[in-house]
Amino acid sequence: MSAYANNVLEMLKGKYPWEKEYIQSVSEVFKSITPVLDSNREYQSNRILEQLVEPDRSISFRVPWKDDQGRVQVNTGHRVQFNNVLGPYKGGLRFHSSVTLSIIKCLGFEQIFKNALTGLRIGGGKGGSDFNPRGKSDNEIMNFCQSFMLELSRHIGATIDVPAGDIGVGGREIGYLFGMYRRMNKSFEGVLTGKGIAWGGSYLRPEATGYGVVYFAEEMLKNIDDNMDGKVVTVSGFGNVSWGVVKKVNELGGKVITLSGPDGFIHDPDGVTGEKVDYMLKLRLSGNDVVKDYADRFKVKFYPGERPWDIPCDIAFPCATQNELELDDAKNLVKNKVKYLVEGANLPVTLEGMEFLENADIIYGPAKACNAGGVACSCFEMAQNANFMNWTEDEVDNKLHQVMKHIHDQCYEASAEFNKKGNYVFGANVAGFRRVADAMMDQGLS
Ligand code: NDP
Ligand code: 2IT
Repeated sequence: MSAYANNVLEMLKGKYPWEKEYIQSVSEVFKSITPVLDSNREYQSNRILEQLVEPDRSISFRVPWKDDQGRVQVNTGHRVQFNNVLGPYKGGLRFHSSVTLSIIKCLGFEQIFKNALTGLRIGGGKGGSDFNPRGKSDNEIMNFCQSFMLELSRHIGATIDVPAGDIGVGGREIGYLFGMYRRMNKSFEGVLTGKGIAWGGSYLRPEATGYGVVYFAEEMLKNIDDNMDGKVVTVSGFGNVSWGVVKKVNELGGKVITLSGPDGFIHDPDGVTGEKVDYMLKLRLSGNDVVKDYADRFKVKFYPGERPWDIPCDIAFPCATQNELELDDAKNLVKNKVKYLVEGANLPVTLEGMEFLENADIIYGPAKACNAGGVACSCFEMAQNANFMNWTEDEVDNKLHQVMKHIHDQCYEASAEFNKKGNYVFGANVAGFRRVADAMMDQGLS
């Protein structure tokens, strides 16, 4: 790491020592960008890194709501508006018991570079709450969403900050949030993405993250004259992103043999196909969050408390959550001769795991490049809303394909420029950083 980046990182560790996840995401980017900092000293003289690591603003707020027994419950909400030099703040909302400000800052920092890689006009932000949707009724989820929006609505707007879904936030939650915003502001505007198709949503937004992950994988494979046909694939998670990945891998002739949840993983050697794919949606909406149900229903093996990274495969797609693939998991994958690792979840691999994989003989696609299809499609939704129009499914799919190819090519070219051909982790960080940092310099101290 360059001395400049290291100094900024040490400053950050001293200032926010408790924000472990946030510091992890900054370290990951800073490790890559040394050659860029060395090639252009203006980044340092303009103190670009110091400016980048401090969000434009972070908002934390109380969210009181009533459960079905009439008891008062209190959660904490956050929205971190990180950087808007490229466009309105844009990024998802996460509802999960593990949410802290550090996790939201970590995801928000990633989002800046991910959004920059899309080439579209979107800045970086992220939000969420420690509200746990597991086991909650629809009514409780609505009560919570309405109370959350009561405060959030003061800070967002169609050209200011446009939240969307993430873990625990899908079409149902976006509906409740949007309804409350519309009522409070008397305004029907594209202030959230991931909306229902009948009220301003875009075709393919639910599928877009997973499809985009597979389109990126396809480009990586194509680059070395390979393709998806016949590939054995392991997937973790069972939510929105995993579902999109499974659908697209099946379409391209691959076979997905695992899914996972917080309770363990299932191994389905015949492949997750047909009604099993639809069942994933039911599981996600059941609020149960246990993939054991899948094993019971389809009579496949369930491994309680374990992760799927010991199962031999050609391609691994971690699509559940951060730090779900540790050094030992990475070693197991390599021992079993995995050829590609493509990240669907944000920061799914620990720093130690990443370092090992970067030096192993595999092709590794990082989240900020691979899973950008979701936010790209969100930006398409904003464009459609601004014009009061709907594009067709084919139009959206073609544009998604183009964006993913564009991201792939940028990462590959940046890796080649610095003699690290095919190192997509490096290429993504460098290409994303340069787009943001150059726009910051163009716009001066602001
Ligand atoms: P979903 O809520 O649809 O699904 C995620 C599911 O994974 C949750 O139900 C969660 O269960 C489960 N899960 C949590 N921890 C683990 C674990 N350790 N092992 C296995 N499963 C676990 O979320 P998404 O599919 O939307 O998000 C998945 C990942 O993809 C996240 O990292 C997210 O940030 C990322 N992502 C999402 C995008 C989107 O558009 N939705 C876009 C880009 C990235 P439980 O709640 O019980 O823990
Ligand atoms: O991590 C992500 O990119 C998302 N959760 C999607 C963000 C968005 O605004 O669509």
